[in-house]
Amino acid sequence: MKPQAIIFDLDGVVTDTAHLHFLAWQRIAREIGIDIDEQINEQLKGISRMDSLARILRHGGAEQRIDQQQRLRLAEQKNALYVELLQDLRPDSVLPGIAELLEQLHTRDIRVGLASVSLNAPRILDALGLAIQFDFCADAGKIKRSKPDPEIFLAACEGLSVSPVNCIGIEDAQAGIEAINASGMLSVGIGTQLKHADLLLTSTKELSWTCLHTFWLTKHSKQAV
Ligand code: B16
Ligand code: MG
Repeated sequence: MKPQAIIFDLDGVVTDTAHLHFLAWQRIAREIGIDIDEQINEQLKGISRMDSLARILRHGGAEQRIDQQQRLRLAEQKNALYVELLQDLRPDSVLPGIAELLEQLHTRDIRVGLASVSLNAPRILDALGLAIQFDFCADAGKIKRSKPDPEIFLAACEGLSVSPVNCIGIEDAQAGIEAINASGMLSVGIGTQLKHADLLLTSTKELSWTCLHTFWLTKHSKQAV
């Protein structure tokens, strides 16, 4: 008895791009007179580019004065900065334990999916040298609703031809845990502050096939009782 697929979030699980998003947003926000800190950045994890901008504008009380055309321009500028920062990504930017886990999953014929709302996900996986390790990456460009909506996780399951009840999702953001739970998959949270994860680990270092398989068996033996 084992899961058929493991579906990964990207930012914060496979690599740590959250700080790069923060640096780019901080510069854009400053240009329109808004200060953001790491606490605001925390709320942007797993949230799409346009929704992140809307949150930043709300935080700065600037929702009324920035119209849709300006928003699109700001989002474009933020992405240009972010893409520039991504140029420093290398295979050693993969978070600890992830490359080993991917190998272990392949050896056991467990399918591997990606559920990132980042439109830059394919380029990030390429830079990390991991593109070949993923059997299916959900297309963020086709997603209508950001996490916490389960849409991106359900798209990953569909692309892998697996049912969500046969999968585990791994996330570092609260919105992502809610998305996994709403999809019907079991959720693994990476972090210390996350609520409602079926299994909470403090770091990706703790991830391994043994850890995920034991968790799966525990959950399914409890359901059988
Ligand atoms: P982009 P994930 C998310 O990635 C990030 O956590 C979030 O901060 C970002 O706004 C979003 O991708 C969109 O990224 O601007 O590159 O399209 O956590 O879903 O892997
Ligand atoms: Mg994330």
